[in-house]
Amino acid sequence: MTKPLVTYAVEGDVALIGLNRPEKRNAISDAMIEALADVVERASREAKASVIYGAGDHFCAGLDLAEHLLKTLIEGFHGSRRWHAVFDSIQRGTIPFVSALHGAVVGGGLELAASTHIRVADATAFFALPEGQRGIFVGGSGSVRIARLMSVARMTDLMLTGRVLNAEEGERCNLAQYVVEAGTALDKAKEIARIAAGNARLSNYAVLNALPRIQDMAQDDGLFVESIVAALTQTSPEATERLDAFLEGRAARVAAPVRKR
Ligand code: 1HE
Repeated sequence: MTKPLVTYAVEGDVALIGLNRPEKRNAISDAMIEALADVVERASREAKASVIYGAGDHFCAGLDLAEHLLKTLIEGFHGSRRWHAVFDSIQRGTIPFVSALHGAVVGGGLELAASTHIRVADATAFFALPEGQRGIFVGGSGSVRIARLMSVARMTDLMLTGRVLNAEEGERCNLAQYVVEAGTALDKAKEIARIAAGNARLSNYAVLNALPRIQDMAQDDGLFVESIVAALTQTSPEATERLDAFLEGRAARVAAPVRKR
């Protein structure tokens, strides 16, 4: 039996999606993007949150460059549009996705990570956009998603100079929200996914789908849409139950973080 290019498992409410081509550093081939599309769709049906991670020493080395050489212009265009569709189904889907990053998070691998909602990098993670050196351009939504995360100026620097950011630098550029010790990104990502899975589904949907759209709107439009979404969520049965639970002392209070001395 051939090994799957992407593994899938469910632990409680959390679906675990593993890029499983470590011998090619999880480089994303056409078959792999289709396998990813399938498991993302499955996770969205079967789980309340999901974690995406890479097998082996790296998260993902980006586009499979060997396949890319064989493509015509129109195949390249459709290929890029397919990546967009699959990554959109992650970013603007129905459940939160957390990526666990280690080793190379480069090119299309960074584009995939940028489509997830929370990125956890371990100390071995490094970020780069070597497209310029390869003579190509980002095609998996990087010019939209990565530029929005880190700014056009920083992305331009990575693309023009081949600069490689370490985990801490990546965190400072919004490429990761968490940095953890080497080897612990998957555990931390699972923990975060479990927490997110415990939220009201409608609230999570609004965070995933309303929040980024509101950022793309003019301020007045954004405020208007926010009011509609706020009213929708506040009047949902789940909100009523959760608000009652708080008022009756049955819900957890917000705890102050442990202070570091
Ligand atoms: C690959 C790929 C790949 C590795 N496509 N085969 N991405 C890049 O430009 C990154 C290219 N990769 C690397 O810089 C390095 O491989 C890594 C830093 C990720 C890992 O280094 P290392 O020393 O652990 O592995 P390696 O020896 O370089 O690679 C092991 C094998 O994986 C080797 O194949 P083998 O048959 O000789 O064993 C490599 O050829 C293969 N491999 N990366 C195909 N990317 C939608 S647009 C997005 C555009 C992009 O993503 S551009 C950025 C592409």
